[in-house]
Amino acid sequence: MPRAVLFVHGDSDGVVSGSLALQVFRNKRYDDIRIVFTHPAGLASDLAEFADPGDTVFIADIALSEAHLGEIEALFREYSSRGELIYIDHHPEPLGLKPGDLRGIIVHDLSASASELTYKFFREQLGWEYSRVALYGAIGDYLDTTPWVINTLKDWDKRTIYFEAGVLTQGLEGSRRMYDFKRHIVYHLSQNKLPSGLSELLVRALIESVNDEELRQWVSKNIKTMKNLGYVIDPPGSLGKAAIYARTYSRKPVGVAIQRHKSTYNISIRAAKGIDLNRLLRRISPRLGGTGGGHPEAAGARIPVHKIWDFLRQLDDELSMTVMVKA
Ligand SMILES: [Mn+2]
Repeated sequence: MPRAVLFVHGDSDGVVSGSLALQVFRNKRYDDIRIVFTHPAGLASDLAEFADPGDTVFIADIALSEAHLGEIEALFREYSSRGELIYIDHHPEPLGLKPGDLRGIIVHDLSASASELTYKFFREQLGWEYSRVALYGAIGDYLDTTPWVINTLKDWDKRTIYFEAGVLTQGLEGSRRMYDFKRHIVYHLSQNKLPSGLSELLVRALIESVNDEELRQWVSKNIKTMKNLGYVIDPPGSLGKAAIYARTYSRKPVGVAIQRHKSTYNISIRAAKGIDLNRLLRRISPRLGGTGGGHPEAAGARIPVHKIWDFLRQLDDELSMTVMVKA
């Protein structure tokens, strides 16, 4: 049997997608299944490093980055001609490429989480009880109002599902860069075991909730504002959550959380409905030597340290136009 290599994002949506694929591949009796956590900027190099032509390659919840499109196209062509390649994603497409034009089995749908898409893709092999695992991932990505999620929640007690999804998302947020532990979670979920049944995950979720409360209070005291956005620099905790609170406490349409990592700033951004952060960031970030994109209301960027003020000013200015057009 050939080898299977799973490339997934390290958040709850990616971890769940990986666990569903793992269960299916294990039943197909692959004796060697590898799990690699990656991200858009690292996908091309990780594919080349961790998979060989002839392997079965599964990729989920990883956006395609403009910077590596040529390499990704070539790798998809090679892996899908020598073995099987499945790519499942729900992020907006990059400028200049339709994901459907890539070689391989491509599932690309902006309206649902990668977990929901992966579950539907493997539904026959998984059976309906795995729907609850997919629900954890959908809730983790805030994509819990799709028709499938609303209907499927009725098959379960939804309070219990939200509790388990909370344990998973909070526990994973408290396990950043702990890739062996995340791999362990993928194995645990692939057997349809409860997130709360993994005591280390449960404890990490509790600690994360205590930290989140401190983070919320820190943001309320350290928030800075511009015309259309509120921002915080180096918040003591999750960037995504800091961005949510930056928006809430600034009472502006957009919240930005910025954290220095070596010579770049990692930036997480949240916006009110009607703003398309993905489009703005895919335009602004490359001009400043960075990368950026994501979903319309939740996105991120990596910007060189010396360009951070240009970035905030340009984002604020472009938002003025968007907000004006809306008004
Ligand atoms: Mn996702």
